[in-house]
Amino acid sequence: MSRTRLGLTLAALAALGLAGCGKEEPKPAPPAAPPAPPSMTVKIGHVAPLTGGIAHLGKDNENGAKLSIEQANAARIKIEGKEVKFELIAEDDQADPKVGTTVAQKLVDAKVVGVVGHLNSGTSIPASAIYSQAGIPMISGSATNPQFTEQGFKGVFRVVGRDDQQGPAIAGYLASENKPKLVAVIDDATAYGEGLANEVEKALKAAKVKVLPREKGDDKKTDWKAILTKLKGRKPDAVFYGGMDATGGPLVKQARELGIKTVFAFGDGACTDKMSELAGEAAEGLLCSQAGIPPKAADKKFLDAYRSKFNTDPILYSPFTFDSTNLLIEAMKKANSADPAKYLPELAKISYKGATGKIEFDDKGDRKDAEMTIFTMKGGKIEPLAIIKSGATIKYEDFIKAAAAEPAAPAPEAQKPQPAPEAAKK
Ligand code: ABU
Repeated sequence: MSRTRLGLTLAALAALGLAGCGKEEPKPAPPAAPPAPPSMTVKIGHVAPLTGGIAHLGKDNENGAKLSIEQANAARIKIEGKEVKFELIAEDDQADPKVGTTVAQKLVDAKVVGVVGHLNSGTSIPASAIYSQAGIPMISGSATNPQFTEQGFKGVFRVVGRDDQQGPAIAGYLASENKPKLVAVIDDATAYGEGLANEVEKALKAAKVKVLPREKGDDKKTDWKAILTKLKGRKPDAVFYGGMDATGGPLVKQARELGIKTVFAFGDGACTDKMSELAGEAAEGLLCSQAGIPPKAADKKFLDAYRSKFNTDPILYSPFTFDSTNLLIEAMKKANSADPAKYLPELAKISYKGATGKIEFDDKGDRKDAEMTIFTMKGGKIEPLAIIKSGATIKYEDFIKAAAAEPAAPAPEAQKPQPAPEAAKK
């Protein structure tokens, strides 16, 4: 083969080879990921004692708020066209009024748009001035002292009843069922304990029951022997204590150890199964009240979700902090805004079917027509006896039958499309 022919053949083969290798066609670019939907974070505060003698009640309240936030995030709620991630900022106020104001300012600085809490009246009342000044709405699921909503603050609400309802309820039940002639009243010198004891004393006196001069402890007192020894000599037919279970448990235990057999009655702070843990057999037969429906009468969907998430039963007011958190979120949805100034008017006029029943607020921010429940301790558990609503006392069983006939609360669901903010304003 001549050199020229060889060269031509190699060139042709090379060209063929290139074509045979198949120069790769450019692949189409993968489809671009859809743009992330616009989102926003909305912070809600929760405050309760998470340390100290009543930390179990603080944790219970916090659990209610946590469950609400978890369900709201799962429902992918949109506000102003943005998907909202709700974030719970939980603080411990140690049931101390001074710490309460410090954490309130901390939450304001953290730019929460609403607060659930505080648990105690003694912390809720001073903290309310701080939130109010900052224009941040607060809803307590447990503070019962009337003064909380008597200060004229527009953004202060509660979803439980007040002690000027609770005092007459427990005093009235005690007076009519146990018919005492002489009652000893003790309190723990807190806004709640002293305030409730005052209401009980007033109601007993109105029912022509004699009341011994007030005995006082404090919210850390666990040695009541000196007071009880003094009272034993006065032979009261009943004893009422305004205070929490952490101090009320030792009180009734020591009373029985001293041979005081009279009936003991308590308000909501000491109306828990913890009384039996602390006092054992001595707690059997006690009477107590809560400023709402019993936890076990809350909506079944709430109870199932609470038990499944926390592996325990609600203790006292977690159904109410669950509702409180949901109310804040519901008002934001209605206003299509997480701006407190915009959603507060919606909150004030809300009508909401919660885990604890229908919730509407009066002009002061109190729950309209709040129930009161009377319990007794039986077999180590507080058992509801009667519900007091709109001035009528109803047997607990009858209340449950009537409630079962009502339609259930709607399940949280993904939100329906909302109007754009501009359209919503028109
Ligand atoms: N109402 C029970 C305990 C909370 C409070 O201090 O009001």
